[in-house]
Amino acid sequence: MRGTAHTRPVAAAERAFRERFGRAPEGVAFAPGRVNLIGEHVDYCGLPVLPAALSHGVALAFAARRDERVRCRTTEPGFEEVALTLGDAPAGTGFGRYLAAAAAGLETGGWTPDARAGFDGAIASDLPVAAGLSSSSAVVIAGAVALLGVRGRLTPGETLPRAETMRLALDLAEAEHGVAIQGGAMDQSICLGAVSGHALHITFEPSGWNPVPVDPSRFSFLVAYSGRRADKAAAAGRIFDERVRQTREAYRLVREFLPHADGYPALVANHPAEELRSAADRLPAPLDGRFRHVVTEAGRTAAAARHLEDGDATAFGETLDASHESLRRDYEVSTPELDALVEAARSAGARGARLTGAGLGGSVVLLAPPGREAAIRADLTERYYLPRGIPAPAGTHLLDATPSGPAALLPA
Ligand code: NG1
Repeated sequence: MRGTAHTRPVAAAERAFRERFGRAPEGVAFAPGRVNLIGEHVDYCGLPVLPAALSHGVALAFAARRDERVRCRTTEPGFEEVALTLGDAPAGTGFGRYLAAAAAGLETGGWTPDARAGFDGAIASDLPVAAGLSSSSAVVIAGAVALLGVRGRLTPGETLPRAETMRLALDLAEAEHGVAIQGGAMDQSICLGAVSGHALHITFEPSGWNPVPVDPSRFSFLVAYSGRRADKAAAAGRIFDERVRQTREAYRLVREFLPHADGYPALVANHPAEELRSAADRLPAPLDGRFRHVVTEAGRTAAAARHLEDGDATAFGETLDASHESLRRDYEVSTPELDALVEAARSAGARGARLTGAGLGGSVVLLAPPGREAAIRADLTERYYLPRGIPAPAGTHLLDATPSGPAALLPA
């Protein structure tokens, strides 16, 4: 667990803890960021997604407190230290609200009924913030793992049984809704349920996590950050929540003329693609595009999971391209930077590329032919980063996206 993957943020969090509190931490919670390979803006419709965990993530070094308080600093520039009393309603816009959400999720799910201890903590991360790589959910989950640790519910190296982990992911997703955007449970599910070397085909109705092996001789994924933040506490968050409402409204209207059981999953299962496309055509703009994206993305996600299993990188790449086009044209969550980056990735020889995460800023995932990664990185630096004044994108803007393992409690 203390391999190369998390070494940097873990060491930085431990150092920051010692500097701030003058003693050694008792443990470190690590929560990975994620790249969503495909299945974008569909989790909140209950439809399947196909993300993988990154080796980059958030480390939280901690020591138990006897009271119900949390004091936590972060090495991330521009963020103040937070102090909060657990049990108080999560508030404010600082990262303290994510730690409060973690405590609220544990409370609602009855995870530590007899223990209420808080912690002193220090966070360090090697994930770019607001880059569509789920840094906020990683803070929530690192906070929850730290609380499970100080309350004796989890010991270092121990993992919860799969069924319990799934329930924890849903409890934390619900709690994060209280302090952030109205997304689905993709981020919390992959962060807790990731399997190294695999993408996770996640279904929500019914709840299921199916690991799909990623054959490194055929599939090599890179993440490229556009340099423009997707700030969910500002405009991007408002647009995100508007999309959630629009998918619900579109569903309500479609329901008037298409008979089916409840919800998007049943709608997609019970009606052929052609029928769903004509249903989209009957909706007023912009609901027609929103609906079209959701139902076609459901088809692409199912196809992509099969292509991954079959080792068909060419077909997988084509679904990435089609997904981006749908997010750009029908869902309107791309930006000129993301479009330029996708275009540059394809010109550099990627088999396919698309925005990943919520869009509205953030990052692109691209599928590189194995062995071509260095050339693609160099090409993107030349075509995209240098003209924008970013001379050394490696590590901060260009990340290797080899599928990694789940959140964990590590010994200090
Ligand atoms: P990011 O990109 O991390 O903000 C958000 C939602 C996901 C999902 C994607 C779009 C949260 C915590 N995250 O992710 O659930 O809806 O957008 O596919 O709500």
